[in-house]
Amino acid sequence: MIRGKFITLEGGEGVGKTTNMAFIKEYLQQHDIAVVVTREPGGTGLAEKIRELLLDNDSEAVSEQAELLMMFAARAQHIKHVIEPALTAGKWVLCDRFTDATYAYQGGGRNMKISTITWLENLVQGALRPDLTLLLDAPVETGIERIRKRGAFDRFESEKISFFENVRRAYLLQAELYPERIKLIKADQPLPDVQRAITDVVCVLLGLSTLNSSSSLRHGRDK
Ligand code: T5A
Repeated sequence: MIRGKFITLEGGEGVGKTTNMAFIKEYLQQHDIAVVVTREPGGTGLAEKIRELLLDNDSEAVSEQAELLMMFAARAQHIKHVIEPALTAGKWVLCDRFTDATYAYQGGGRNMKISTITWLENLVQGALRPDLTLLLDAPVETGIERIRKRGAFDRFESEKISFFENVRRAYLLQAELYPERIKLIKADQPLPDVQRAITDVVCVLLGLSTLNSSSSLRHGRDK
């Protein structure tokens, strides 16, 4: 059995991850690929309960250490019960956020030590890393404006703009560090253009065709 591919979608609040998950899933299925769609934090019963605790805006103040450990506790469950079994069975896994989000939010946003995150990453994931990460990037105000229309903010969405600027910077740094894995997609453009850029990248992973010449895709080092 050939191991499946692991694709993650990343980016700040409201950049369009959830919207584009459905698009990518359909695109892969059109190419006869069995896809498991999932998200973090979450993806299993226990991990979804941890997600609720993490996003709850009315809870007691959550310490930074507790937040970081809960992210990795949820991830450990998710990997053991969903991600690894699917990949081993030859299915592709399409995941809305993964450990790059921890580097961005807990590392960039909360200013937690990168070495601590890396230590936990190695402990919880072993050698598991995504094969491809699509980083949807847009100015912070664009994403916030999009989610504002949705109503009440969760605990993360209620953070200050400076927090999200730090998150965005940390994501862009991840893209610079891992240009082979992380592909930057300009997300502040009309959805069809975003999806064309995504298709270009996924095509390469599928070995289907060359990049679209009008692509709005920017690789990590091209910023
Ligand atoms: N977190 C997570 C951490 O702190 N550490 C971690 O390790 C992990 C894994 C999870 C929270 O947890 C934090 C980060 C998060 O704050 P979440 O629900 O996964 O929360 O993440 P959110 O970013 O909050 O998800 P959102 O649903 O808010 O944003 P999406 O999924 O990026 O955006 P989406 O697709 O829902 O789109 C938002 C709106 O914009 C429109 C859509 O139609 C929708 O209305 N839209 C566009 N409009 C115009 N042009 C486009 N190109 C558009 N694309 C989408």
